[in-house]
Amino acid sequence: MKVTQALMSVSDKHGVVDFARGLTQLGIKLLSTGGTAKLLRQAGLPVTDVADYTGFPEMLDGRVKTLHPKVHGGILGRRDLPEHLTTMAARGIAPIDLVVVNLYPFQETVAKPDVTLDEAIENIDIGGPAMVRAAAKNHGNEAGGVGIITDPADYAPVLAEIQATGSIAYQTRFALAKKAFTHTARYDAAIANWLTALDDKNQPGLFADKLQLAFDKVETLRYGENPHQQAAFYKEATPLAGSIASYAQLQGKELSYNNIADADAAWECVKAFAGQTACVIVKHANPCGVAVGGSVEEVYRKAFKTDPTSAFGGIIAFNVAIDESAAHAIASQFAEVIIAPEITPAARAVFATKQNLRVLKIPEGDPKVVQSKHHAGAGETAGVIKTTQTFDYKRVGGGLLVQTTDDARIAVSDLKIVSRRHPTPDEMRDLLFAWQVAKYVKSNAIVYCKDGMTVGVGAGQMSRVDSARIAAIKAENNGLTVVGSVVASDAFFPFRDGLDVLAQAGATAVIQPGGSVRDSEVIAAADEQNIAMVCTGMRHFRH
Ligand code: 93A
Repeated sequence: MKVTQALMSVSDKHGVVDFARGLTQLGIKLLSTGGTAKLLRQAGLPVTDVADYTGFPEMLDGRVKTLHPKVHGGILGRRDLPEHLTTMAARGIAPIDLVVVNLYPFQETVAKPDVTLDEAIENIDIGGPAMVRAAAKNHGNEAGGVGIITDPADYAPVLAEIQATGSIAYQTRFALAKKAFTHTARYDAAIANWLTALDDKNQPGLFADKLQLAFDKVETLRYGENPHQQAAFYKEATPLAGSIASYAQLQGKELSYNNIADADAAWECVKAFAGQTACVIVKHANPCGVAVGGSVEEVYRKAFKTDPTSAFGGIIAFNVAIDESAAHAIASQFAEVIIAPEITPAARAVFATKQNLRVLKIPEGDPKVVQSKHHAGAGETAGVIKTTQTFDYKRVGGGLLVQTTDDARIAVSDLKIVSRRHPTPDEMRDLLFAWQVAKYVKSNAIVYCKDGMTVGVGAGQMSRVDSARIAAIKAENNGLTVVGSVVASDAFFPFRDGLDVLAQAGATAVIQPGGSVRDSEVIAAADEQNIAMVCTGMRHFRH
């Protein structure tokens, strides 16, 4: 079915003139609303105002522009039903075969810091979504239907298709319709989120302009955390650059639910070591080996050495390109997933010999970092912190917990040395490394490190003392020694017992947030045992 008439009504006017020109050159008639029509006319294109077409002027400050049977009849009439076509003809309603609409900028408006309720309400589009949904509903079938474009990125491919065939194929119309319903769903979700989060003085609620609660399906997964659970992977409308959602799988078996969760944990952790070559091996959402420094192969070997038993079937992430020698080292062990920003052709050839091995490439992102006020919690120092201002969502029975992601970083200048003995430069370097790792270990986290390598990781225990013991036992089991190592604790020591375990194991320096009511008891214990102690003023629980 030939495209004969298009209706264009856009707030974001990027690219619309070129698109309209292309349609005009194909003899397609254009209908348009006030601002859009004016722009097209200025560009010398023939266009009919919707107001002239309906015989009704735009009215009520533009609130009613396109809400008219001649518009909606032209969009909604079924092309495959003779009765519909007869009715349309009898009423002088010409079919509208292509609808090009994007909506009043509600999301952009409410993102402004000084937005008022009135301004927000005025930016709720009514006629636009009505046309978008009407056109999407009537995307039709093989016999014909309406094309709906809500994204300027679709102008060029759709124009090319009409140029080639005179029409828009059913498959294209169906794909555009799905995209259109997603567009209006997100739009309405943004309105509902923002309005329902207003406080009793009608002031905007925390996060209400930022939550992305409508997701795009990436894929159905074979099963969930366990084989009897069904699962799928969805991504945000605009995932943060360089996040797991932007992975490209170069080879290997299908990713599983647990693979994606662990890949995310490994990738987020390895990204924390920008500026140094780093490798992170994750098992069951916890790092079981992390190392920095040296060649890619060396850093992998170091990370693996922490806990070879756990690393079996692990998820391995690098923050630099994997080269051939590293690939050989990795391929000699059993790994589930490999992740890196780049994999050299020679390394790819090595991995290609292991068909099941999943290899993911994630483009390095440049997440926009914003500065925000850090409100001091218990034992924390207030100040300005840098974060990406994205959100963590955690499902709880019947609800959702929302928080900003824990991407705050401490600077060396934020550290306070609280012990009598100051850490040596080597200890300080390892303390900072251990602190970065601890942030990615489930609480209670205790991480022993030496020479840019984890030597014992205690994760997910209900007591910090047990984490301290387990980490030392694991090191011993793996033939490593924690004597002379440094330790990070993700939260403060409530009593001196945890510190005593570390000292008895042979650690020489400790980094921890501080802020316990018994800090003086803990610091005294450190001094007694000649331990250098550094406080960060910031906690990194991870549950
Ligand atoms: O005010 S509306 O809710 N009422 C309408 O009837 C209507 N028709 C189109 N908003 C309406 N639109 C919107 O106007 C479109 O969704 C588009 O965002 C905008 C384009 O207006 P103009 O062409 O005047 O710049």
